[in-house]
Amino acid sequence: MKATFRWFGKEDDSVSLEYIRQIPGIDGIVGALFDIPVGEVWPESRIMELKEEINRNGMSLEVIESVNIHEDIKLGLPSREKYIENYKETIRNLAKAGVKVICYNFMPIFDWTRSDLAKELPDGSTVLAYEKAKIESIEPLELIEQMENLSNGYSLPGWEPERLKAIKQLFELYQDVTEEDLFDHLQYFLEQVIPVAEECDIKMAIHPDDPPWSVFGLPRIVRSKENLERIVKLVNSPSNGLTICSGSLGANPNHDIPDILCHFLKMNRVPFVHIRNIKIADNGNFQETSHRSTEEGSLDLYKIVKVLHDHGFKGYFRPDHGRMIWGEKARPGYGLYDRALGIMYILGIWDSLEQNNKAVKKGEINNVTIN
Ligand code: CS2
Ligand code: MN
Repeated sequence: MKATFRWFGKEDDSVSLEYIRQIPGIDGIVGALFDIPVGEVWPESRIMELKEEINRNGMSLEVIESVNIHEDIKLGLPSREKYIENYKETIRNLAKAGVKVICYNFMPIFDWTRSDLAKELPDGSTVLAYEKAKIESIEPLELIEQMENLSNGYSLPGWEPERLKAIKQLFELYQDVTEEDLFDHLQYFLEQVIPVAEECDIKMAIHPDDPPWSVFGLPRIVRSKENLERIVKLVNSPSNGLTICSGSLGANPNHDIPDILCHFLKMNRVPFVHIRNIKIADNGNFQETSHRSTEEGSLDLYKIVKVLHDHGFKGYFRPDHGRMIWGEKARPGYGLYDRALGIMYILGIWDSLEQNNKAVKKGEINNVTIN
């Protein structure tokens, strides 16, 4: 599998490509053009510029996160036609630069939602956290203001100001949109873009809703194994794929992440995996943690990586959000240090599984891995 790292571009990231390339085992950057307003075509020249900059630093640009979906597409408005055409054009332009995977999400209005961007853990590190009661009692506009104040001056991915400005009007437009409508609108979009993705040898990879339940009364559909199954079948093509994000799906304690991952890997629908850990409380609250599987985290990353290894996973993974540690000042969730530790932990598990398999093949040891 290929190790990648999300990067927000030299204007808007505290982490440099020169530093990212020093992470052992790194293959590529997960990039995007964050200044292009949602719905507009990404110009080929800008994509090439980004690619060349990354290539100069010895890494590849084969994964994009995200090409965001215009709200008119999610709402199923007649104006969606124009935005779908633009999306197809962007897919074609990305393919010309050698991009293989496009991660996107289909969450109405908000991308990921948290009540705190810097919750302090006992060791002094800080993490993103979700307090159910707080989210249920706060007005969306107030939350946006709080998020802006807590973001260390960085723009937050998925919280583009130009889109959120129109928030009141957007909420009105979504008032009568049901989950079934959202499935229909996703199907309409996929039926048009997947053939283009196929032609371009690109895999579309929808990201699960974060958290995987309705927030602020808005419909959300990318939130369970059953729904993911329905989504991959909306258009039956390997280009209609999933980003399995352990931390997003894992916030619901009923979700068995290794099982979900295994299921969709078998169907060949997982081009991209986000790996991170979270600690879930009984009351629906959760907070992010280091990647390591300990009593501090609720997810078993060993099992997740083992499922990937057992399937001979050739796709891309990235560590997802990390803690803020060692005094780093960065975009919440996206500092260098803890995400680099995350990659090393994941590759450490992978490498030991590799060594184990080799030794078993040579007859040096019996298979002793825990299943
Ligand atoms: C992140 C998302 O919440 C998460 O886990 O990975 O912000 C993700 O980047 C987007 O939803 C993808 O469109
Ligand atoms: Mn994710």
